[in-house]
Amino acid sequence: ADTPDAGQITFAQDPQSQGNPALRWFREARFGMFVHWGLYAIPAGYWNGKPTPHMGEWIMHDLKIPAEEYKQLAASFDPREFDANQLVDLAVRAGQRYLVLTAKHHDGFCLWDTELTTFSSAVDAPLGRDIVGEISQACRDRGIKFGLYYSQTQDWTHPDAAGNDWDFDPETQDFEGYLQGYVKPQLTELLTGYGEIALIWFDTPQGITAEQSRDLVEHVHMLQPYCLVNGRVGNGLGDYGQTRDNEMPDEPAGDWETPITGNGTWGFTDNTEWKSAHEISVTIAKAVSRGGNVLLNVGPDSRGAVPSAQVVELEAIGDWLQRCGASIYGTHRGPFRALDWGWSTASSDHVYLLVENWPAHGELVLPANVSVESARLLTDAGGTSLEVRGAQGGAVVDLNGVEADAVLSVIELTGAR
Ligand code: FHN
Repeated sequence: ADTPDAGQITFAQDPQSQGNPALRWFREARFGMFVHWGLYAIPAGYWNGKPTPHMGEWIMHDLKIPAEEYKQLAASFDPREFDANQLVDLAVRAGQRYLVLTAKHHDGFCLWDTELTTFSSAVDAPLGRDIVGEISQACRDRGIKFGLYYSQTQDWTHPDAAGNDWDFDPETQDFEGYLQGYVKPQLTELLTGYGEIALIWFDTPQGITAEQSRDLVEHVHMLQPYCLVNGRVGNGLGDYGQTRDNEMPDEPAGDWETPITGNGTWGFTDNTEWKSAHEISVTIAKAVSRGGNVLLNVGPDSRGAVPSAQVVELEAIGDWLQRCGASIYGTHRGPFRALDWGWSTASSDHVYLLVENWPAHGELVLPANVSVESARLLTDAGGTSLEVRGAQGGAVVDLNGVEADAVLSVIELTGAR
């Protein structure tokens, strides 16, 4: 993991939530866009020339920047050309079916017009705009589910929140007062001012009590019953399980999601080590074959632009999903496990084989005791039929003369038993 303070893993999906009908869209969607955008995009990993040792959005914490000094960044937050439509269009082109925006990250800067503080894109920043409102509208216009990240424990500019021990004294802090008097009123604003919110994405639940976690879940569901709550609300609660950052669990139960960076950071820096479309497709294949979702991050720069090199990879993933989306969207755990060439997913009609290691001898060996009526290649333009030879106990899909896909090849099986 590339995170010093990774969120707690919990696959212990709250049994009370498993009937939440909203999990239907979540299972259909499988792939979403995470957007980490805030003041940290301005220093972009350097403070007075000094590089921050970890991720860009942790610069205030890692370099112990005094809150009053950091807050002055708001006066430079002025991404006038930012166009929410362009960002959400990119998610659409990438084949992402939901978007989760950092309404408030650990630095406390708010991307909406909140009554609780002036430290926001709408008031203290010359931009003077409500980014949550703009992106929620763009998502609604395009049929993309819209969710909000909200840092419920850490707020480095709030004297009663967790995380900042260089400005504030943890001994005298009133964390419960912060939850009741700041977090919940802000959640009320977010859940009543912007239409349907598909999910609230809490984070870093270390230190929050079970009672406090439950109070937050109930608060969200009281305002919007079908708003999903992620597992990082803490204490094994939430509507779905959450892995650690960039983690791929082996055999997780229930509904879950893995958040992954596009490079080594969530907030924008000059890191250019972008995960390739192939790497991302493999992560998606693994996750969906195990019943999970992938939330892939973009960290727009201080102008609100997603780096063009990452756009290239996102568009390649979108192109791949155009061709083989049937194997991902709305599919579930595949019947074949521990394959040495890839992963499997399944719908009610088909089994899908996502082939990472293309067989050198041209024959893809199916697991023992599997028989198949027909097979076709999903990832080429024509859906080429493939010959299946042999019956139960030795069936192979003939791939002689078939080229592997540049991203990840997918084969659709009909009548697999
Ligand atoms: O500390 C945060 C980090 O900045 C980032 O937001 C990630 C995303 O999953 N969550 C926390 C670490 O796990």
